[in-house]
Amino acid sequence: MKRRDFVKKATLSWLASAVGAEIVFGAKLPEGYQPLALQDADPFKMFNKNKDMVVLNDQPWNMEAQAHLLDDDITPNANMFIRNNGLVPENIDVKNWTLTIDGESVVNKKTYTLADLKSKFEQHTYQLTIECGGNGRSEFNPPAKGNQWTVGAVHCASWTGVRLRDVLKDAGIKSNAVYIGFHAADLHLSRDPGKEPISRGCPMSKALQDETLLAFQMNGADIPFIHGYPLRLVAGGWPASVSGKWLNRISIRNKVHDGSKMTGDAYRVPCKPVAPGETVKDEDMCIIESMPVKSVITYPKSGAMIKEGTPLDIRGHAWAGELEVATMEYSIDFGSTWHTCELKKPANRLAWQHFNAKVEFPQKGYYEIWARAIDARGVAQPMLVPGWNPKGYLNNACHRIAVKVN
Ligand SMILES: Nc1nc2c(c(=O)[nH]1)N[C@H]1C(S)=C(S)[C@@H](COP(=O)(O)O)O[C@H]1N2
Ligand SMILES: [Mo]
Repeated sequence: MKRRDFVKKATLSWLASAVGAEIVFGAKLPEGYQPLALQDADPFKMFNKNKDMVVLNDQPWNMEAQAHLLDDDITPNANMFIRNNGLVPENIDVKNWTLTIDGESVVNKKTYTLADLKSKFEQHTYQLTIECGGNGRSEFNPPAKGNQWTVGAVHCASWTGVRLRDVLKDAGIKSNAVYIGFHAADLHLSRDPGKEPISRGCPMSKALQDETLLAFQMNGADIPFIHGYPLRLVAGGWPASVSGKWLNRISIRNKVHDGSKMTGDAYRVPCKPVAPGETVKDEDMCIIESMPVKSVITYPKSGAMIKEGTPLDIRGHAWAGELEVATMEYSIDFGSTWHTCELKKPANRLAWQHFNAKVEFPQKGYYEIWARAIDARGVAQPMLVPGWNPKGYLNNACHRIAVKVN
């Protein structure tokens, strides 16, 4: 007799939680069959997202904001982009959730419950700019494969947790430690439990910073499921891929972490500039560390109509990886002349900075407002797309909006 494939227990409990009720004859569900209740799953409802968010992929879920959705000083969940490399964890058992610190360079391998983390270590809150390394990818030519992010794969939320440093020190860091690598509960797209969708990390110097947190809260509440509930690593200013969601293990490594998406083209760029489309040798690729200087105009929305004679108040945010933004400028003549914006100090290191300016237009007609930030070392955003690279990372070109004066 031909054996039918039935869904596994874990999948069943996940399906039950997703449809919001026990699936009474669940044991008879054929493998791979999606209950009707989930066939037209609405990601906006599922993840509490603003209806203006743009879905780039549904397997896995990837969704980006539009510039005007990023207007808040602190990004609310509704407007935060979602980037997944694999399938979201199927059953999260918060009561039994643990974080293990292990690796070649740990003194004592240790496992902590969430309660341990919350009670044993001091808690801190920071606003952190977290931008996907591939934000802006859609502008590269020749095009790069991957989610075609425009400008919306960045957010600055307020994260609360304990310092990674305090927990690593509690377990003990050997003197030969060079890197940390994270491991998480999401599943590889193949569903092969032996494969990790993503397991990245950072050098010890970044891991030990004050602002690098093991976070359990975002914007004053439990972290939303899709953003890493119940525990997430947050490393502001670095490619968001370092900020592991659904975190259950951190390895202290005696070498550069070699987990999934640490090698090849993933989150690496040519160490030296290359011609567009060029093939780059593996040894000439470097891991992305601090993100480059960048900004976004969040008001008005591109396409705004303005009455002649009324100055326009523009605003937005600027950030510069590990650095502060020193100056913020705008141009209405395609970059020929630049005017200074008012720029605020960051709420804390690694938080984005808010800018605003009053823009006057000489006459009726079509204009573009271009915005550029300049970091503390004097490096400015390029006006157009910077150095091509195989996977289309690090596009920090000036953000531009169109306005019409009538
Ligand atoms: N466990 C896990 N962590 C992850 C990812 C993932 O797929 N799995 N994606 C990374 C990438 S590439 C990005 S850009 C950010 C996205 O974070 P967000 O979905 O909260 O915006 O999470 C990072 N952390
Ligand atoms: Mo990313």
